[in-house]
Amino acid sequence: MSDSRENIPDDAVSDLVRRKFQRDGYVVVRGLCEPALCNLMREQIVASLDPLVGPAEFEADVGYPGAPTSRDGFGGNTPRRLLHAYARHVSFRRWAAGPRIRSHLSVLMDTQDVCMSQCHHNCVMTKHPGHSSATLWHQDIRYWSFDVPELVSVWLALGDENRGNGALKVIPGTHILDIERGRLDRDLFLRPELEENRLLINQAVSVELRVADVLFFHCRLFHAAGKNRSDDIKLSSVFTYHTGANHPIPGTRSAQYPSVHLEPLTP
Ligand SMILES: O=C(O)CCC(=O)C(=O)O
Repeated sequence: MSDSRENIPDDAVSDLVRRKFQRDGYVVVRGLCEPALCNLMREQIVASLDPLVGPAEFEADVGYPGAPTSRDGFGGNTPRRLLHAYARHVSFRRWAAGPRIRSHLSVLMDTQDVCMSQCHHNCVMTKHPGHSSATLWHQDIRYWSFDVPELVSVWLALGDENRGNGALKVIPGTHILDIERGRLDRDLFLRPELEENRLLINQAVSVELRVADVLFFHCRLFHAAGKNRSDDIKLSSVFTYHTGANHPIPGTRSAQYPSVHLEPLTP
């Protein structure tokens, strides 16, 4: 399962990648996950969908646009995410705590002290045809309670992602935007009826990914996604990272489980 890319030294992660991330709040690295590991994760996910292996979040639980109205109704048993991916199988651990992610994050976060949170994300998004919902414009920091709002999520495509099957859309540069509270609704989604928000949303780009491509994105980057209008399920793993110096606030959901420290690369 290892090849010459397995021990990527930090300085091999290009300056272009770092600068793009700093400027836009996200960067795509093509083909970062080796195909055999992608296949292993996919196999595990498919085996966990029918019969469903919990814990899972259901589309009906979040109630986003297009979601089934209740767990008892039509499509109500559609899972949106398989939770606790890290604990599910060694393939997820190999990926989420592996050298390819670590070498990129140590550059993007400018530290050797990289930790993975087990508390949120740490999941597989399972966007089903038919009953998947659209996710409105938000920043992931709404999920997190940390000393500083500096976390990075790593989104791995385990199949193709495009406009048709609900790929993520992002608004470049919004990770450094100082946004007034009034521009967000009760649930901290951007209010699309406001002219200033509409102007922002008009700058959105769709992040098209192929299997094994990885999107690194900042927790303050505004992003959204559509429904899956294709005939096939869309699968993506998502893990979130912080530096060892950035601690979760005690007593919050972000502090529920200990973070996993990613081992530094040995020369
Ligand atoms: O795939 C989606 O619908 C969006 C997921 C997302 O934005 C999130 O989990 O933060």
